[in-house]
Amino acid sequence: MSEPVIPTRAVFDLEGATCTSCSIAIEHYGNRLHGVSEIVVDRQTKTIQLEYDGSADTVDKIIAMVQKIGYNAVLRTIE
Ligand SMILES: [Cu+2]
Repeated sequence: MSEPVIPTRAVFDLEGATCTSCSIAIEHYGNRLHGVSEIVVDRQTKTIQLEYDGSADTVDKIIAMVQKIGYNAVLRTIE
């Protein structure tokens, strides 16, 4: 049996990325990261809504991916 995965939601504040192409790039690369089940950029609230496997490693990978594209993601809450 594989390890049970408890779906977890996290919200990040997104700094600097407000246009459509930024949002699409973040969603595109985010969806390719292991452990991510859903990633949505909300440009109205300047946040990233993430559903993932609850691993701190996945959170780090999201932050690193956003920085690589040229923006900043700051973890706000984990539910
Ligand atoms: Cu942009």
